[in-house]
Amino acid sequence: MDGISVEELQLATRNHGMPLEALRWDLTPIGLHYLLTHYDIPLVDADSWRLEVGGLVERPLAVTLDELRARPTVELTSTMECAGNGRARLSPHVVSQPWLSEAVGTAAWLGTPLGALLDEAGPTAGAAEVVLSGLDRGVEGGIAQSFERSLPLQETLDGDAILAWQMNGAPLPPQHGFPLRLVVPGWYGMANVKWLSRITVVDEPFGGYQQSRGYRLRLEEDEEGVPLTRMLPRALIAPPGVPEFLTRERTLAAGPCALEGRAWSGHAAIAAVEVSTDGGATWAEATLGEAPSRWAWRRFGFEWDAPPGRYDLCCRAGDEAGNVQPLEPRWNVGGYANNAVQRVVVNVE
Ligand SMILES: Nc1nc2c(c(=O)[nH]1)N[C@H]1C(S)=C(S)[C@@H](COP(=O)(O)O)O[C@H]1N2
Ligand SMILES: [Mo]
Repeated sequence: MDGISVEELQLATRNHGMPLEALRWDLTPIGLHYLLTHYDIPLVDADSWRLEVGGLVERPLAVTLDELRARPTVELTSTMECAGNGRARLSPHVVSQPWLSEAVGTAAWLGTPLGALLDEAGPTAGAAEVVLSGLDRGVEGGIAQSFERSLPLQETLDGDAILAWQMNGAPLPPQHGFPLRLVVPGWYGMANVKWLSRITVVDEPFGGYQQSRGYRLRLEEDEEGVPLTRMLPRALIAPPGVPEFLTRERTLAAGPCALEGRAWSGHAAIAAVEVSTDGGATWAEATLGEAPSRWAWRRFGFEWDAPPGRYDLCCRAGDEAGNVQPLEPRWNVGGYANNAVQRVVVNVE
């Protein structure tokens, strides 16, 4: 792997990952959930804050937090992963937030369905997409902007997306989007707009930076590319034994070792998880446990009778849509969607 710059380190210290030992929890404790914020975390006054719904709608709305809380509520347990997860393992080096494999977390979000609020506003004929705008502003690719993303209208009406004001039973913390964020289960993180302030229904594809330049799979800079949408499958093992401080290599005693981890896919349910103790040369099926919800990661376990030696532990997931994790990374300009199998070096003594 090539070296990372001080600027990338600056991003990495602002946007921390989920320590992989937190894979042992069904719900990621709030402070252990990964974070990705492009600009600054805004300070929002909840009393004067309003969510505006406008654009191509019959009835534009401006709703307070209390009005949202008075609407029908749903709890949605959802696994969220940054589209850049795995980027730092790509070669040639892609300059951006240098994630290894830890840009993931699962939370129980409480909020109100996005579709019902949009129904109330009443999209007019020709409505095609819904643009979600956050309060945070910055400059990216030389363009001053608010963080904004769109979703197809059909996804917002038929899908399970919610406008959330609670995370794991607590008010949404500032770093995760206080007072309100979108949660679109199954989609990569970038669609889950934080510090939501405006929802605009439009009749043509949204051309904002995060839609037309960022978050697209491209093999060359000047290619139009394909937008990222749903999460590809990934399985991660909670590293067994104890770590060496710097290298994070694991040490454990020979004998029975209960390996465990979590697997998810935004396309379909997890169909199988396999584990390899020889760097991917041979594979054995893991036992699948329960998922906390259809949109959350699924637990897996593997009983390993570990003989003394040095091992390269791997795991890979496949989903019911036929997607399987590749052994090697697939490079692209933005360094997105690298779901190549995880490798954990273990010394058994
Ligand atoms: N307003 C706003 N929403 C945002 C972002 C942002 O920078 N600003 N980052 C997005 C990205 S890229 C990801 S991966 C997720 C991360 O959500 P989290 O920080 O709550 O884990 O938020 C998304 N929503
Ligand atoms: Mo992200």
